[in-house]
Amino acid sequence: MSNATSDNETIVHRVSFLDRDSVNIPILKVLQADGTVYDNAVLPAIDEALAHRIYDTCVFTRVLDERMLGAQRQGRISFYMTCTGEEASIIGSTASLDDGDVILAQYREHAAIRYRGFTTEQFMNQLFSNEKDLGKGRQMPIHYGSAELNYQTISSPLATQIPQATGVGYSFKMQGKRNIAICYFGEGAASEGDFHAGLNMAAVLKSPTIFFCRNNGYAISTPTSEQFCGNGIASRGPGYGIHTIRVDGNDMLAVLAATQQARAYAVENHSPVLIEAMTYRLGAHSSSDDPSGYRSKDEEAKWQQHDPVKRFKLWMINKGWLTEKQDAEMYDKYRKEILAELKIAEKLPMSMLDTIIEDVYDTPTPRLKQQLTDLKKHLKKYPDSYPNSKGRL
Ligand SMILES: Cc1ncc(C[n+]2csc(CCOP(=O)(O)OP(=O)(O)O)c2C)c(N)n1
Repeated sequence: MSNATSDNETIVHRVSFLDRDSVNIPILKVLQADGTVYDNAVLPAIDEALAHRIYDTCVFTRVLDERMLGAQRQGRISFYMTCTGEEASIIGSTASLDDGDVILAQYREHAAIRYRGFTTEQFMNQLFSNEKDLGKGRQMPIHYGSAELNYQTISSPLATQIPQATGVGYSFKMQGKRNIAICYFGEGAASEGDFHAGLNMAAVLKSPTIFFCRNNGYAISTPTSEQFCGNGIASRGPGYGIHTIRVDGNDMLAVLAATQQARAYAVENHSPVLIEAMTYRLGAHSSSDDPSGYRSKDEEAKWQQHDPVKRFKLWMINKGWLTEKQDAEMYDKYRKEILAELKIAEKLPMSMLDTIIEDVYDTPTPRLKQQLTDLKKHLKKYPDSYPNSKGRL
């Protein structure tokens, strides 16, 4: 049809409007809180090795978040963000991908880059912005990136990664590759214009991209009830003509099942898929936030009951793939490893100041060189404005 409406048009003869609940969106659940699987639930493809890799990433992420939030409170790093409560959404989805698929994340998805192999040392170098940081210390902590691991560097302005992901997916299609892009974002970021641009463009151009929304209930202090009036983010997918699913984001097996099938669909049909994972940000928005000002302890306690890591752990124990003893040893191992790497990374110097003008142009422009000279003069005069700069100018 020329105006691109449905071929199965229903004709009515009295006025009837659609509203928020005209479409009932089911939510996929596989794993129950006690670690048992729902009757009739269809399991994703998962064996013991995959389950261990997933659980290992969960434990690492929990320990990293606990330790580095503590390091921020001690004044050792300037800023931190946790992924606590959202591990199943991030790890279950990343574990469904091919290593060649490109990840474009928002900022709360460090579990994804860890799953791909980002080392503890690399985490520490980024968090301490030292000379071994892959980003040369130019970014705030938590803005990880790795070309080797196909993980695009985080950028702070919300939602910019959404249309970029559409482009990455489209480029895979143009090259005839069987890879996809996956784009993570919060439900808050879905209020940006870039969300509309990215999803509409992906649908029209048929870009093999998974748009993975972590609906964790809040955009900093703004609850979802004050962000939008629609039925979550999933309701928007069919509006763009995008294959869509809503899933329990605290259920590792449901996220895995949904993303495995979403990826297969995206590759086979050269098409985007939207996944809305219903989850909860158990921690504060960032180290600069205090949630007690906008939500109750009761609400937080209710969500603690749905801890995704605990649920998956119980499933592993039920399968005979993990014991409480092994679990405790994993936590212990990562606590020691992270502390040891932290102590090394915090002592390393920052990058030489000259690197600040590298990497944009093949040869830095005369204006950039002049700015660098002026900056050095300024810093020599006011050394306190650039702490730890000894020998780096
Ligand atoms: C364009 C833009 N506007 C505002 C901000 C400030 N900001 C940072 S995070 C955030 C909330 C985002 O919420 P959501 O997308 O739901 O992700 P969550 O933090 O809950 O994981 C805001 C408003 C920003 N970084 N960029």
